[in-house]
Amino acid sequence: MEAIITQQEAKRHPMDNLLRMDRMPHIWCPGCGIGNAVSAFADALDKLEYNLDKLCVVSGIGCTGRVAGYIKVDSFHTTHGRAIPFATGIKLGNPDIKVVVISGDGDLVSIGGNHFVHAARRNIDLTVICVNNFIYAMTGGQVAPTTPTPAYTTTSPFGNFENPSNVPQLAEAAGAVYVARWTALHMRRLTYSIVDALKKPGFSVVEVISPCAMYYSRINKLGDGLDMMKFYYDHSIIKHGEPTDHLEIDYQKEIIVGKFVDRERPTYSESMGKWFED
Ligand SMILES: Cc1ncc(C[n+]2csc(CCOP(=O)(O)OP(=O)(O)O)c2C)c(N)n1
Ligand code: SF4
Ligand SMILES: [Mg+2]
Repeated sequence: MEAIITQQEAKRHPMDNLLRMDRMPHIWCPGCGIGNAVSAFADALDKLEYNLDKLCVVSGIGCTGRVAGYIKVDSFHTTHGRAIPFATGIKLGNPDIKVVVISGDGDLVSIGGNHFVHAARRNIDLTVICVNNFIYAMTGGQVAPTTPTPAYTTTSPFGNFENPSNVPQLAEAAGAVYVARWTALHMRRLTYSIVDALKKPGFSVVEVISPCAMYYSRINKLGDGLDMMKFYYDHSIIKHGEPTDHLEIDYQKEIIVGKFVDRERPTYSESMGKWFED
Protein backbone atom coordinates (compact mmCIF):
# COMPACT_ATOMS: atom_id res chain seq x y z
CA MET A 1 0.00 0.00 0.00
CA GLU A 2 1.25 3.47 -0.83
CA ALA A 3 2.45 5.38 2.24
CA ILE A 4 0.52 8.58 2.81
CA ILE A 5 2.62 11.47 4.14
CA THR A 6 0.76 14.51 5.32
CA GLN A 7 1.98 17.95 4.30
CA GLN A 8 2.95 18.65 7.89
CA GLU A 9 5.03 15.46 8.08
CA ALA A 10 6.71 16.27 4.78
CA LYS A 11 7.90 19.59 6.24
CA ARG A 12 9.48 17.91 9.24
CA HIS A 13 13.26 17.85 9.45
CA PRO A 14 14.69 14.38 10.30
CA MET A 15 16.21 15.84 13.45
CA ASP A 16 13.09 17.71 14.53
CA ASN A 17 12.81 15.74 17.75
CA LEU A 18 16.44 16.47 18.71
CA LEU A 19 16.93 20.06 17.65
CA ARG A 20 15.06 23.20 18.63
CA MET A 21 13.96 24.09 15.12
CA ASP A 22 12.29 27.24 16.45
CA ARG A 23 15.83 28.55 17.21
CA MET A 24 16.95 28.16 13.58
CA PRO A 25 18.72 29.62 11.71
CA HIS A 26 21.71 29.05 13.96
CA ILE A 27 24.52 31.55 14.43
CA TRP A 28 27.34 29.51 12.88
CA CYS A 29 29.15 30.73 9.76
CA PRO A 30 28.87 28.77 6.51
CA GLY A 31 31.54 26.05 6.47
CA CYS A 32 31.92 25.94 10.26
CA GLY A 33 32.42 22.41 11.62
CA ILE A 34 30.38 22.86 14.82
CA GLY A 35 27.17 21.90 12.99
CA ASN A 36 28.78 18.60 11.93
CA ALA A 37 29.58 17.80 15.56
CA VAL A 38 25.96 18.55 16.51
CA SER A 39 24.65 16.37 13.67
CA ALA A 40 26.92 13.51 14.73
CA PHE A 41 25.74 13.89 18.33
CA ALA A 42 22.07 13.96 17.29
CA ASP A 43 22.62 10.93 15.08
CA ALA A 44 24.33 9.08 17.96
CA LEU A 45 21.33 9.79 20.21
CA ASP A 46 19.03 8.51 17.51
CA LYS A 47 21.06 5.32 17.13
CA LEU A 48 20.96 4.71 20.86
CA GLU A 49 17.23 5.51 20.98
CA TYR A 50 17.95 7.62 24.01
CA ASN A 51 15.18 8.67 26.32
CA LEU A 52 15.64 12.40 25.85
CA ASP A 53 14.01 13.08 29.21
CA LYS A 54 17.04 11.42 30.79
CA LEU A 55 19.62 13.49 28.97
CA CYS A 56 21.13 16.85 29.77
CA VAL A 57 23.54 18.93 27.66
CA VAL A 58 25.83 21.55 29.15
CA SER A 59 27.97 24.06 27.25
CA GLY A 60 30.24 26.92 28.22
CA ILE A 61 30.73 30.14 26.28
CA GLY A 62 31.99 30.40 22.71
CA CYS A 63 30.72 29.57 19.24
CA THR A 64 30.60 25.92 20.32
CA GLY A 65 28.99 26.96 23.58
CA ARG A 66 25.87 27.85 21.61
CA VAL A 67 25.17 24.14 21.08
CA ALA A 68 23.26 23.88 24.35
CA GLY A 69 20.67 26.28 22.97
CA TYR A 70 19.93 24.17 19.90
CA ILE A 71 19.51 20.70 21.39
CA LYS A 72 15.94 19.92 22.40
CA VAL A 73 16.65 18.45 25.84
CA ASP A 74 17.26 19.99 29.24
CA SER A 75 20.29 22.08 28.41
CA PHE A 76 22.40 24.70 30.15
CA HIS A 77 24.52 27.46 28.65
CA THR A 78 26.88 28.15 31.53
CA THR A 79 29.70 30.62 32.14
CA HIS A 80 33.02 30.44 30.29
CA GLY A 81 35.11 27.47 31.42
CA ARG A 82 32.61 26.20 33.95
CA ALA A 83 30.63 23.69 31.91
CA ILE A 84 32.33 20.71 33.58
CA PRO A 85 31.78 21.73 37.22
CA PHE A 86 28.20 22.66 36.36
CA ALA A 87 27.70 19.27 34.68
CA THR A 88 29.32 17.52 37.65
CA GLY A 89 26.75 19.04 39.97
CA ILE A 90 23.89 17.96 37.69
CA LYS A 91 25.24 14.42 37.50
CA LEU A 92 25.78 14.04 41.24
CA GLY A 93 22.33 15.41 42.01
CA ASN A 94 20.65 13.28 39.31
CA PRO A 95 22.64 10.05 38.99
CA ASP A 96 20.13 8.45 36.59
CA ILE A 97 20.59 11.20 33.98
CA LYS A 98 23.21 11.12 31.21
CA VAL A 99 25.10 14.40 31.20
CA VAL A 100 27.01 15.54 28.13
CA VAL A 101 29.30 18.56 27.89
CA ILE A 102 29.73 20.06 24.43
CA SER A 103 32.13 22.99 24.31
CA GLY A 104 35.14 24.55 22.65
CA ASP A 105 38.86 23.97 23.11
CA GLY A 106 39.24 27.34 24.84
CA ASP A 107 36.37 26.71 27.20
CA LEU A 108 37.48 23.19 28.13
CA VAL A 109 41.26 23.26 27.95
CA SER A 110 42.15 26.88 28.65
CA ILE A 111 40.00 28.63 31.26
CA GLY A 112 38.30 25.32 32.10
CA GLY A 113 41.46 23.20 31.95
CA ASN A 114 41.63 22.73 35.69
CA HIS A 115 38.07 21.38 35.80
CA PHE A 116 38.78 19.08 32.86
CA VAL A 117 41.78 17.57 34.66
CA HIS A 118 40.00 17.03 37.95
CA ALA A 119 36.77 15.63 36.48
CA ALA A 120 38.94 13.11 34.59
CA ARG A 121 40.92 12.33 37.74
CA ARG A 122 37.72 11.69 39.68
CA ASN A 123 36.24 9.80 36.72
CA ILE A 124 32.97 11.70 36.90
CA ASP A 125 30.36 10.06 34.70
CA LEU A 126 30.32 12.66 31.89
CA THR A 127 30.81 12.59 28.14
CA VAL A 128 32.77 15.59 26.87
CA ILE A 129 32.68 16.54 23.19
CA CYS A 130 35.43 19.09 22.61
CA VAL A 131 35.18 21.00 19.34
CA ASN A 132 38.78 21.99 18.70
CA ASN A 133 39.14 24.75 16.13
CA PHE A 134 42.56 25.78 17.50
CA ILE A 135 41.45 29.28 18.57
CA TYR A 136 39.06 31.40 20.60
CA ALA A 137 36.69 31.89 17.70
CA MET A 138 33.79 33.77 19.24
CA THR A 139 35.95 36.59 20.56
CA GLY A 140 37.81 37.21 17.30
CA GLY A 141 40.29 34.39 16.70
CA GLN A 142 42.83 34.83 19.50
CA VAL A 143 45.64 32.35 20.18
CA ALA A 144 44.55 29.41 22.37
CA PRO A 145 46.45 26.69 24.26
CA THR A 146 45.51 24.39 21.36
CA THR A 147 46.85 26.64 18.58
CA PRO A 148 49.51 24.67 16.68
CA THR A 149 52.93 26.18 16.07
CA PRO A 150 53.55 28.29 14.07
CA ALA A 151 49.95 29.08 13.07
CA TYR A 152 48.78 32.67 12.79
CA THR A 153 45.99 34.05 14.92
CA THR A 154 44.86 37.61 15.59
CA THR A 155 47.07 37.69 18.70
CA SER A 156 49.99 35.76 17.20
CA PRO A 157 50.52 37.82 14.04
CA PHE A 158 54.11 36.54 13.71
CA GLY A 159 53.08 32.91 14.24
CA ASN A 160 52.41 30.99 17.45
CA PHE A 161 55.56 29.95 19.32
CA GLU A 162 53.85 28.38 22.36
CA ASN A 163 53.88 24.63 22.80
CA PRO A 164 50.25 23.53 22.21
CA SER A 165 48.15 21.27 24.44
CA ASN A 166 47.50 17.79 23.14
CA VAL A 167 43.89 17.17 24.22
CA PRO A 168 43.88 13.32 24.12
CA GLN A 169 47.17 13.16 26.04
CA LEU A 170 45.85 15.55 28.67
CA ALA A 171 42.65 13.51 28.99
CA GLU A 172 44.46 10.20 29.31
CA ALA A 173 47.06 11.49 31.75
CA ALA A 174 44.34 12.91 33.97
CA GLY A 175 42.37 9.64 34.03
CA ALA A 176 39.72 9.65 31.25
CA VAL A 177 38.46 6.15 30.45
CA TYR A 178 37.56 6.74 26.79
CA VAL A 179 39.43 9.10 24.45
CA ALA A 180 38.97 9.50 20.71
CA ARG A 181 39.64 12.11 18.04
CA TRP A 182 38.02 12.62 14.65
CA THR A 183 37.74 15.48 12.22
CA ALA A 184 34.44 17.18 11.43
CA LEU A 185 34.36 15.37 8.10
CA HIS A 186 34.59 11.85 9.59
CA MET A 187 30.85 11.93 10.18
CA ARG A 188 30.17 8.20 10.43
CA ARG A 189 33.20 7.42 12.59
CA LEU A 190 32.55 10.44 14.77
CA THR A 191 28.93 9.37 15.28
CA TYR A 192 29.91 5.85 16.32
CA SER A 193 32.61 7.22 18.59
CA ILE A 194 30.03 9.39 20.33
CA VAL A 195 27.81 6.30 20.66
CA ASP A 196 30.71 4.46 22.35
CA ALA A 197 31.49 7.41 24.60
CA LEU A 198 27.86 7.76 25.68
CA LYS A 199 27.72 4.07 26.56
CA LYS A 200 30.96 4.15 28.55
CA PRO A 201 30.58 4.73 32.30
CA GLY A 202 33.01 7.38 33.54
CA PHE A 203 34.75 10.37 31.97
CA SER A 204 34.82 10.02 28.18
CA VAL A 205 36.28 12.55 25.76
CA VAL A 206 35.73 12.91 22.02
CA GLU A 207 37.79 15.62 20.33
CA VAL A 208 36.46 16.96 17.03
CA ILE A 209 39.01 18.77 14.86
CA SER A 210 36.89 21.45 13.29
CA PRO A 211 37.46 24.36 10.92
CA CYS A 212 36.85 27.91 11.94
CA ALA A 213 36.10 29.28 8.50
CA MET A 214 36.01 32.84 9.74
CA TYR A 215 39.22 33.40 11.68
CA TYR A 216 41.66 30.49 11.68
CA SER A 217 41.27 29.62 8.01
CA ARG A 218 41.36 33.20 6.77
CA ILE A 219 44.47 34.31 8.61
CA ASN A 220 46.29 31.06 7.76
CA LYS A 221 45.13 31.21 4.15
CA LEU A 222 43.54 27.76 4.29
CA GLY A 223 40.59 28.55 2.01
CA ASP A 224 36.96 28.31 3.03
CA GLY A 225 35.41 25.99 5.61
CA LEU A 226 34.98 23.10 3.21
CA ASP A 227 38.58 23.43 1.93
CA MET A 228 39.73 23.26 5.51
CA MET A 229 37.53 20.30 6.41
CA LYS A 230 38.93 18.50 3.39
CA PHE A 231 42.44 19.54 4.37
CA TYR A 232 42.02 18.05 7.86
CA TYR A 233 40.36 14.93 6.50
CA ASP A 234 43.00 14.38 3.81
CA HIS A 235 45.80 14.90 6.35
CA SER A 236 44.37 12.51 8.89
CA ILE A 237 45.62 8.99 9.44
CA ILE A 238 43.56 6.51 11.42
CA LYS A 239 45.69 4.86 14.10
CA HIS A 240 43.55 3.27 16.79
CA GLY A 241 45.43 2.70 20.03
CA GLU A 242 48.20 5.14 19.14
CA PRO A 243 50.00 6.34 22.31
CA THR A 244 48.54 9.72 23.11
CA ASP A 245 51.96 11.39 23.39
CA HIS A 246 52.21 10.91 19.60
CA LEU A 247 49.12 13.00 18.95
CA GLU A 248 50.47 16.53 18.80
CA ILE A 249 48.94 18.42 15.91
CA ASP A 250 51.32 19.87 13.41
CA TYR A 251 50.20 23.01 11.64
CA GLN A 252 50.39 21.59 8.13
CA LYS A 253 51.18 17.90 8.51
CA GLU A 254 49.32 14.74 9.46
CA ILE A 255 46.62 14.53 12.13
CA ILE A 256 46.33 11.17 13.84
CA VAL A 257 42.71 10.23 14.51
CA GLY A 258 41.06 7.18 16.06
CA LYS A 259 40.19 5.67 19.41
CA PHE A 260 43.17 5.89 21.73
CA VAL A 261 41.93 4.99 25.19
CA ASP A 262 39.22 2.56 26.30
CA ARG A 263 39.84 1.34 29.83
CA GLU A 264 38.04 0.58 33.06
CA ARG A 265 38.27 2.63 36.25
CA PRO A 266 35.66 2.96 39.01
CA THR A 267 33.55 6.05 38.45
CA TYR A 268 33.27 8.72 41.12
CA SER A 269 29.78 7.53 42.07
CA GLU A 270 30.90 3.90 42.28
CA SER A 271 33.86 4.82 44.49
CA MET A 272 31.63 6.94 46.71
CA GLY A 273 28.99 4.17 46.97
CA LYS A 274 31.60 1.58 47.85
CA TRP A 275 33.18 3.85 50.45
CA PHE A 276 29.93 4.23 52.35
CA GLU A 277 28.99 0.55 51.95
CA ASP A 278 32.24 -0.75 53.47
C1 LIG B 1 35.29 34.66 32.32
C2 LIG B 1 35.31 34.97 30.85
N1 LIG B 1 36.50 35.23 30.25
C3 LIG B 1 36.54 35.49 28.94
C4 LIG B 1 35.38 35.51 28.19
C5 LIG B 1 35.44 35.84 26.73
N2 LIG B 1 35.29 34.67 25.90
C6 LIG B 1 34.08 34.28 25.42
S1 LIG B 1 34.16 32.93 24.45
C7 LIG B 1 35.85 32.85 24.65
C8 LIG B 1 36.69 31.80 23.97
C9 LIG B 1 35.91 30.75 23.28
O1 LIG B 1 36.79 29.85 22.68
P1 LIG B 1 36.38 28.35 22.55
O2 LIG B 1 35.94 27.80 23.84
O3 LIG B 1 37.50 27.63 21.87
O4 LIG B 1 35.07 28.38 21.65
P2 LIG B 1 34.92 28.71 20.09
O5 LIG B 1 34.33 30.08 20.02
O6 LIG B 1 36.26 28.62 19.47
O7 LIG B 1 33.99 27.63 19.63
C10 LIG B 1 36.32 33.86 25.47
C11 LIG B 1 37.74 34.05 25.83
C12 LIG B 1 34.16 35.24 28.86
N3 LIG B 1 32.99 35.20 28.19
N4 LIG B 1 34.16 34.98 30.16
S1 SF4 C 1 33.58 32.23 13.96
FE1 SF4 C 1 34.55 30.27 13.38
S2 SF4 C 1 33.95 28.81 14.99
FE2 SF4 C 1 32.60 30.59 15.13
S3 SF4 C 1 30.78 30.04 13.93
FE3 SF4 C 1 32.17 31.17 12.58
S4 SF4 C 1 33.39 29.56 11.59
FE4 SF4 C 1 32.42 28.64 13.37
MG1 LIG D 1 37.87 27.25 19.89
